Amino acid sequence: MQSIDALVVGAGFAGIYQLYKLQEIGLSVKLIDKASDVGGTWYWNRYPGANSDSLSEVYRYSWDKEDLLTYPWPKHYVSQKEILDYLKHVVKRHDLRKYMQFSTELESASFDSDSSLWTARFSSGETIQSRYLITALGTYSKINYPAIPGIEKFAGEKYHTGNWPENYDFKGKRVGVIGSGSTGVQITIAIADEVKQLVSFQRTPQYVVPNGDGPVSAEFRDNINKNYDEIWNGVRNSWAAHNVKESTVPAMSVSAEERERVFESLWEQGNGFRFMFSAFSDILTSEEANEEACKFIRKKISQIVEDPVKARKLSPDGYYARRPITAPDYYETFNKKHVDIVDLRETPITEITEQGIRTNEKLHELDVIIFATGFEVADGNYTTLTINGRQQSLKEHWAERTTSYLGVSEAGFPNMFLVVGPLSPFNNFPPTIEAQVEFISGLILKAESKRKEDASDKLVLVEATQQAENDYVEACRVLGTKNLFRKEKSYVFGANVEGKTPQILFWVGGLVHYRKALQDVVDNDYRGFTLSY
Ligand code: NA7
Repeated sequence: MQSIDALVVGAGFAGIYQLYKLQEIGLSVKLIDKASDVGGTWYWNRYPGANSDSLSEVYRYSWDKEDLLTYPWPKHYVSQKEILDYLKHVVKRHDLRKYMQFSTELESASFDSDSSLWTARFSSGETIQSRYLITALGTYSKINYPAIPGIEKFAGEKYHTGNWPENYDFKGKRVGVIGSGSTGVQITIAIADEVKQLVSFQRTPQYVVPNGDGPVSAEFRDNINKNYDEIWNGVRNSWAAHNVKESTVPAMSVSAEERERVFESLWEQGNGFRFMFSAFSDILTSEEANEEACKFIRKKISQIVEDPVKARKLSPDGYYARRPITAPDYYETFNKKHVDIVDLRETPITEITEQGIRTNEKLHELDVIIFATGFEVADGNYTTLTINGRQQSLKEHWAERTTSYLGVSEAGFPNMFLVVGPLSPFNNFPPTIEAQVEFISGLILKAESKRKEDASDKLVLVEATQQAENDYVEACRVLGTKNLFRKEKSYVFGANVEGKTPQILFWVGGLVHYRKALQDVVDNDYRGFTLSY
């Protein structure tokens, strides 16, 4: 059996950086991924139109300054392909591929209290022993297939956006898209001109703000480069971590005309995070302020969508309090005669038949059904694995509720760390990942130093205390009661998956406060963790 210091699982943004840090510390490391190459979420989500909706300048690592200043990004948002190219470039630049093994799925990992080692078993039949286990499994990786009766009877093509095939051809076909989250919106726009007929099956209408994408001029890029330190500093010390200025002005403190002017200018500029966070300080906390943003977007929908029936169906009546969606020309797409919208609240799906999707109104005959139905977010990717800690499995540990300490550790699972595990910040991912990887690496370095100082031949065990985990879970619960996310059924609470007990799955207190919490733990000798032999 192979024996190494640290095993990293997952080759996305999180796993790659964690691998880099651990080999820098001098540990022997291996990274495995079930995919055939790097990319993580972006490896699997290669559906038409897939692209990041975080601004290009901050949808990347900040830790390699030279690369940050020189690697090109042609537009304000990077496409899925560009993200894969970027990650492959980082791996090559830092010579990390030699540590990586692909097409290898982790099936189980068990901690042995006698040897203080983790034993991981893979789909390939291989087994590895390691002192540290770091799971970087991704937040959006366990796909959510809705339990619609008859789904298996459909005679046409069926795809989930989170597991997209290499080859497909929708030309001249009748396509149905179920789901209108960020993914459903992107794919609807991308395939509209290619297909013969497109029907969007929408359960909850969404507030979709233009993204203002376009080519990046040399002057724009120079300006970013000149200010990159300041930009990252701003991102790390902001709520949403998106390089958008976060307003400190409450919506109702200004006149109705001023509100309109602010919303209009942000709509013109584009970017959903800018619209949510730069307009006013209280869009996510004040019902009155939130409704002002909703009214503005509803008005836009009614102005853009020519058919009043389609406009009504597309118009949300809930709070603007889900993960903001941003894409160009979404509502405009429904002005095309061959693009239609079905409001599943009025006419629910009753079954999928051989020919298509039947609602309680009619059968929609289709050649292709695309499931843009999202993911069992945050903890779902752990449910297919067996992870055994000191005394119990992770499933048992999470029997009542999904837990973590700081999103990176579980009480009773020594020397196991999670990057963007459950209850991690609900923010732009790269800066969140960097904060966590640097924290985990600091903790591992401390354990390694202790072992050297004590000249011990035993292994140091780093472990969150149950009390620290309980307190952190409670802090996340309380944060979840303080903004309007709680008013909407969404994946933030796991409410998108049938049969799942809703609970907060993220830290919704902003990256700035999360980073302060991490720093506070570090400054207090890693409060909440024990280091023992
Ligand atoms: P999301 O945001 O979870 O969206 C999933 C969509 O699928 C959403 O519109 C759901 O409706 C819909 N859905 C889910 N189950 C069903 C069933 N059973 N019937 C009809 N419609 C259904 O996932 P995405 O992939 O779009 O985005 C995930 C993240 O990836 C995103 O936040 C970005 O960070 C990138 P609902 O709104 O729940 O009524």
